[in-house]
Parts: sequence; C-alpha cells; structure tokens
Amino acid sequence: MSDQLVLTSFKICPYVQRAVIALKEKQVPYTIQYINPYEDNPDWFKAISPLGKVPVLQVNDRPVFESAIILEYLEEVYAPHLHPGDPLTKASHRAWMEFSSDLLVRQFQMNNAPDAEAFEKAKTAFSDGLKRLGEQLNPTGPYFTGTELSLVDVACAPLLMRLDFMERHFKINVETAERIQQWSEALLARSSVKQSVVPEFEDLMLEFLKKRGSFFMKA
Ligand SMILES: N[C@@H](CCC(=O)N[C@@H](CS)C(=O)NCC(=O)O)C(=O)O
Repeated sequence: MSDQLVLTSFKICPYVQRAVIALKEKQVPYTIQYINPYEDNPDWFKAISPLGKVPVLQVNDRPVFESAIILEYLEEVYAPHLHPGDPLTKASHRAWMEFSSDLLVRQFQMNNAPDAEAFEKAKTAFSDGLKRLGEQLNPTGPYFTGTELSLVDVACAPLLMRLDFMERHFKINVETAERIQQWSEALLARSSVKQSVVPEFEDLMLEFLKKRGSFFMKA
C-alpha cells in the first residue's frame, strides 16, 4: 500500500508552497489541511511541530518538519529526481536552497516593514541577497542550472512569486537582472507553481499585510 501523506499548511506560507510544488512535480498524491499558525496554533499541531511552524508533512502519521528537510525526503523517495548526481554540485544546490530560506526571511521583513525607513533597510538586505543568488544562475536559463528544473528552483519559486506580487500591487521596484526576470517568468508559468497556491492567494496576502501593519497598506 502506498504511503499516506498529509501536509499541514498555512494558505500563504512560502515554505509550505515549496513542498506543494515538489509534490506536484513528482505527482505524489497527498491531502492538505490548513491552519493559521500566527493566530491559532492548536494543541494537535504543537504535538507534531516542535517549532510550532508549518509545513509539517505526516507520512503515515510520522511527522517531518522544516521545508528543506521535507524537500529532501520527497527527493529521496519520489522521481523525477531534481538534485544533481554529483555530490559537490548537490552540496552547492543545497547551500543555495539554504540561502533562499534566509532570503525569504529578508523578503518577509521587506514586505511587512512598518514604515518607509524599515522598508528601505530591508529592501537593501533583500536586493543584495537576490543579486548574489542571481549570479549563481546558469547564464542561458531559464532555470537555475539551465533547461532542467532542479530542487533549487522549487525552493526559490515562492520567493519569486511574492516578488512579482509585490511589484504588481505596490511597484516596490526591487532591481532585478534580466536573467532573474527570465527565471521568474519560467517558474511562475509552470503548472506546479501556478497550482501551488489557493485561488484566493492574492487577497489573503493583502489581508495579511494589513494585519501585520505593513506600511504599504497604510498609504
Ligand atoms: N524554517 C522553516 C520556516 C517555516 C515558517 O516560518 N513558517 C511560518 C509560516 S510561513 C510559521 O509557521 N510561523 C509560525 C510562527 O512563527 O509562530 C521552514 O523552512 O519550514
């Protein structure tokens, strides 16, 4: 019998989104349940999530937490394999995945900045990191390593989706190289990425920014 996979999510969480993209790319059947860890962290969830954070993937009731670890688990168990075979290249991909997790934190600080000054500071930290990540991209593209999707792409797609969202809604104008633009367009056009968020995603993002007191919603 195949494994039963249950993913616990928060509808606008970029870390959960990584897991969803990987599940869809690998065509793995799963069920998804939603909580809001910021407003209501139920006891059953605390029991399976030592850090109180989503995502948690339960595999036959055994919880796996932390998005990067979930991606690595899915990668080991399900094809197509998205990591390179060469150990050193794989280590480098893992390192850039880790870097993208840090970049997600910087992006969160930028998007939720309470005032213009905090925004500018966070924007500089985010832009510097994005530039550094952009320098790692294969020059031809469209993906991180070229024509084939890799796990680094999966890890970074939620970040690029939020950047696109903020630019369309608030014209935040983070300076991006043409190659990052090409990467973003290729990833956001993939069906796994398009289907990795709920239909009301953008409304929920706006609502969240408002609740967090983001200065974009005060204008
Ligand atoms: N390092 C974690 C970060 C996950 C994370 O920050 N999740 C957020 C939602 S997007 C969360 O559950 N936050 C609840 C809290 O901080 O209390 C991962 O990669 O899975």
